[in-house]
Amino acid sequence: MTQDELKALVGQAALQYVTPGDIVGVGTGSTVNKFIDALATMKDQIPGAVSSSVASTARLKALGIPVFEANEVAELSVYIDGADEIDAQGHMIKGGGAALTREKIVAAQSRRFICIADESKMVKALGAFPLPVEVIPMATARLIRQFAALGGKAHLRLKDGAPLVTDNGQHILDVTGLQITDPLAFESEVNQWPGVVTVGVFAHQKASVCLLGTSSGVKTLT
Ligand code: ABF
Repeated sequence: MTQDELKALVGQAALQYVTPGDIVGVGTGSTVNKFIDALATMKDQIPGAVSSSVASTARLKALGIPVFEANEVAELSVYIDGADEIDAQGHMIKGGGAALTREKIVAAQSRRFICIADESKMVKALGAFPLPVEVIPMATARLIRQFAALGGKAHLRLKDGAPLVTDNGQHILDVTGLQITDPLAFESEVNQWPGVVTVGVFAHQKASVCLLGTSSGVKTLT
């Protein structure tokens, strides 16, 4: 099966975690887009969704799924989202789609995080994928030096030749060369660096369930 077919497989499989009558937390990315398309087949059974990005909001609305603001909903039963990397404990690297801040916000207000990913995302240890970090622009130079002190090389993410601007109006650093052996400790440490908005390590908000698309079907990892 192609990677796109594997994404569709897990996008469809995630429907089983949607409770009729509940608002659904929805992530961002191409795998989540497959989930959104599948969710549309049961849109009359749910009030709507809380979205993690402008892109997902647009796709949800285009398919007739109402979108609620995060502040309108106390708690969500489930959050469905992809990942750039996921380990056996459910720790993830996320943010390749530049939506990591709102993704972490919606994940934090959800009882369960269902990660949907094709098998290429499963890793033994996080860090091969360049770590996305959303930052306040005025702190960029200092943060690049701080990551260098950890052996990381941070690059400002560009789009059309200029710094990419996130949905929140900030910038993204992508950091290569890190050995993230303790995701929880690493996330706690980097979170407190002045100028960091969100670090793309999801360990405090790790996945409760991972639906992994493989050529022999969907593996459910808990
Ligand atoms: C999103 O899912 C991002 O955090 C992550 O980068 C992306 C993975 O994208 P895709 O499903 O397109 O591989 O949550």
